[in-house]
This record gives sequence, structure tokens and C-alpha cells, in this order.
Amino acid sequence: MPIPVVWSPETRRHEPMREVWVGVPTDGTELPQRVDLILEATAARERVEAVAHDDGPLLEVHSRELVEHLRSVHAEWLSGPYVDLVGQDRVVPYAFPTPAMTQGMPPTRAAATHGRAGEFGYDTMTLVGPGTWEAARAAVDCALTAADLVAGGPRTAYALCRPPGHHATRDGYGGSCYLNNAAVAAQALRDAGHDTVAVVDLDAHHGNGTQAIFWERGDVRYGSLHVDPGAGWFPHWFGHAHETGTGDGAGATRNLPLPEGTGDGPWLEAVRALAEYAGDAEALVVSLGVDAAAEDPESPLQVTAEGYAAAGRLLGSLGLPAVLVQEGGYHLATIGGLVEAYLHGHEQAS
Ligand code: SP5
Ligand code: ZN
Repeated sequence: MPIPVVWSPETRRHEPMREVWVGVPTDGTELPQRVDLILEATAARERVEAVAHDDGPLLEVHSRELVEHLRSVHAEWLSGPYVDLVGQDRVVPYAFPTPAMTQGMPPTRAAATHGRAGEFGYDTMTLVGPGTWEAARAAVDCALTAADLVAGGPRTAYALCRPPGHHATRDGYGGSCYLNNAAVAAQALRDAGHDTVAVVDLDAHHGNGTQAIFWERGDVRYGSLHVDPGAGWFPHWFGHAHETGTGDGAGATRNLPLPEGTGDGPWLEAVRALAEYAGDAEALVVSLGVDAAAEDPESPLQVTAEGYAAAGRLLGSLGLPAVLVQEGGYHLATIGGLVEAYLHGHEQAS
């Protein structure tokens, strides 16, 4: 059955402006055009506009503090002295209450907006501007609407989420991600009665946020293949093979870090291993980042469109109800084709 595309025009409203990387303002990579390029490449498919959902499943995977911060912080920034003082309207943290500073002492919430920004944002690359909240919240509605479509039976739906989500933790945002769309989809599938859900993350980067959210849970498994953080790649501190979960989640996390330059052969070997790992779950969420592609400027993996199609066939052949959630993918000339290649492979096999 052809896979429908769930989308929202609101997801275009987030404009990253720039990413501050190692102190240098670089151009934003996670651009609104990504939505239109993917819509274009999937134009033959049925389109479903996302339906507004309440915050239910969102607040099962994120703290209310993070959600309220993201909802209100941009207006607060505008009402402060920042636009005049610093000359730009994006919320950007500059100091972070990490253990290096707190040393076990409980920090008091910062009074200043630019201080509080560092309590929720964990990097300097992920700016909050006008429309960021509306886009991130609309992306969650895309994921939830897609989950509604598949909850009834063995059907697959693709959620064209933007901004992406897999780096967003329960309490924090970063890595171009604000709200964790894939985690929300997994939670919604759990709430719809699927006892075990597997998240398979194909994005070139490790989804530290999704891993963190389900770290102590056995009912949602997380499996990821990604460029090895041990070779120097974001998210640096997470994504190693020795991270396998704890408590009820012991053994429910599986990381397959790959060397720089990995191409279709070994990449698909890893996808096969994750498909096997996911196979006996009752429902599937795929974090569909297409930044592992050879052309992508943000990762050193060398996967082709045929590789993504083959990954689709491997995961589609599991025959599970599946929500496919857009994550990264930054090479504007090819992202649409890569997404379509995956969707075609998945539906062929399922
Ligand atoms: C969802 C996703 O794929 N997030 C990617 C986050 C990783 N970003 C790390 C960026 C590091 C350097 N970027 C240089 C940008 C030049 N414009
Ligand atoms: Zn990525």
C-alpha cells in the first residue's frame, strides 16, 4: 500500500538563521526549503495535513518545563533588552550549568532569559526564533497524525517533521532539534496498545535524545547506526556500543557506530542487524535521517539512494505498523530523492 505523507505548512516557520559552531557563526543547515523539496519528490503520494493534537503524549516524553520554555522563551527574549543590546532576535545560550559548574550543588533557576536559555539548550547551534515553537509543535502533530493512521492496523505513514527531533532529550534541546518527534510517535503507538515499540534510527548522527528518553524503559527499544562519536563526531558523548540502557531498559538500547567513509555494504549490514533487533516488537518507528548520504555536507558516511531503498526494503519486510519520521538530511539537491527512495523500498517490501 502506498505510504502517505503527513505534513504541515507550519513546519516552514522555523528559520535557523545561523549556527554558532566552535565560536564561529556559520550558515544554518536545517532550512525551511527542506520541507518543499521533500514534498516535491513525494508529490505522487497521498498528502495528509497534520491534525492538531493536545499535549498528552508530548508530556509523556518531555518535561513540562522544557515544553513551556520553548513555548514562551522567544516572546520573553523580544520583551527583554536583547534585540537592542545584542542586535539579534534569536534566543542563544552562552553559559551552561553542567556538572563542571554545579559540582553537585543544586542551581537556582536563572533570573535572566539569557541565563535560563542554558538550562534547556545544550549547544550554541540550535537557535530559537520567531516561529520555532510553532514549527516544532506542528512537527509533533505530524508525528501524532501519522501514528493515528497506523495505530489501527499494519499500515505505514511518513511524517514530514521539521525541525527534526532525535537530539532532543526529556529536558533539553540541541543538535537542530527541539521536540523529539520520533519519541512522541513511539509513545503514541504504546498508548494505542502496542506493547513493545522499536525505534530504528538511520540518521547519520546518534539520536542521543531518543536514547535518553527511553534509557530506563524496556517497552520502547532504541537501535541506531551512525558515524562513530569516538571518531570525533556529534553528539560526542553518546552513541558508543557500550551504551545499552539500564534498569527496566537494560539491554534495550543498541548502538552500531560506523567509521567515517562507510558505504552501502557495511551500512546495510548494520541496518540488517537493527531490523533483526526490531523484528519481534509490535510496532516500528524509523528515525529517517538521510544525512548518511554520500553528498551530505554534515556527515562522512557514503550511503547512496539505492542504499536507502535497500534499507527501506529491510525494515518494510518486518511487516510492522510503522511511523517513519523525518530527521536530518541537508544536501538540498538530493534529500527529496533519498526520502522517496526509502519510502518506495519500505512499501515494496511491506
Ligand atoms: C538532526 C541532525 O542531523 N542534527 C545534526 C546535528 C549535528 N550538527 C553538528 C554540526 C557541526 C558542524 N556544522 C558545521 C556547519 C557549517 N554550516
Ligand atoms: Zn543527523
